[in-house]
Amino acid sequence: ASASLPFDEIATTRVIARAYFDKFLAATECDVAIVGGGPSGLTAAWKLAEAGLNVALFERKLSLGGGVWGGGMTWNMLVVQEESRHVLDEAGVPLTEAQPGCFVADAVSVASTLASKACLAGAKIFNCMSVEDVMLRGEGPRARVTGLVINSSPVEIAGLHVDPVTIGCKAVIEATGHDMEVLRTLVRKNDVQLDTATGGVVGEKSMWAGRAETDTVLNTREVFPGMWVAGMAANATHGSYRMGPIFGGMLLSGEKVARELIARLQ
Ligand code: 48F
Repeated sequence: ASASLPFDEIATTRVIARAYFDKFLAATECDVAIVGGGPSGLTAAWKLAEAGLNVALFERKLSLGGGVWGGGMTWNMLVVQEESRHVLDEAGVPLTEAQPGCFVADAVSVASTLASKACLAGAKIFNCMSVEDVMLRGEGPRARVTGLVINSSPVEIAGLHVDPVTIGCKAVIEATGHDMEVLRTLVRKNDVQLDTATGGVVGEKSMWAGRAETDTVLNTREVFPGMWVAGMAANATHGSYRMGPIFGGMLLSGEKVARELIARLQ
């Protein structure tokens, strides 16, 4: 007998729409909203969701993983140090010790596994969604980020004049990488002081991996009430260096921001 898998197209539409909007509605008042699905954002989403918090992650592109996929210059391998390997061990990513204390992993394995861990832990992930602004409440020293302003990425790419929608959260993690778009928007549009050396966005320095990896973790923190920076955005915010295809700092940054927000919110 030949296999038959009949299904109704219109039922499919309804099933997808209901499931999507159930997920979306559950994210409209979440605990933590993460901008960017690179290694730091995904690690944070995984750890926060695992702790039982209501987490939403918005990623502009179709695929999660950010700068992981291409390894170094499209050689799709990346390295992590002894101090950070536990994150990939726990996720189940195979690692090889290439030289003492230096572990190499397949970038495809890292990107797909971190995305899977975040999703399976219960983070609500919205790919193809761009964050264009934040929601602020209170003035002067009472001002605080209380949500995100989001739009569909195809709307953004086509340059269509379509208004965004807003979701509320107790904390935002800015994990958009080198450009730290959302934090820059906060500073550009509002008369606000960040908790940085200059009171503003300091900007990224050139390559110095040895400093950058350690700094990424130190720089991961709340820089404005309700707004945390993680990953490369943390270094760029505080004026530290870039580090190329060494990813330990990104993983530890995601782990740190999750740990601190769990302590704050639970
Ligand atoms: O750049 P990205 O991978 O950030 P990360 O977690 O990791 C940095 C490393 O990949 C690498 C490095 C390692 O040593 O230096 O660069 O700090 O991922 C950032 C993600 O944010 C998305 C972007 O598409 C990418 O996947 N993104 C950026 N701006 C927005 C955004 C936005 N406005 N809305 C939604 N997603």
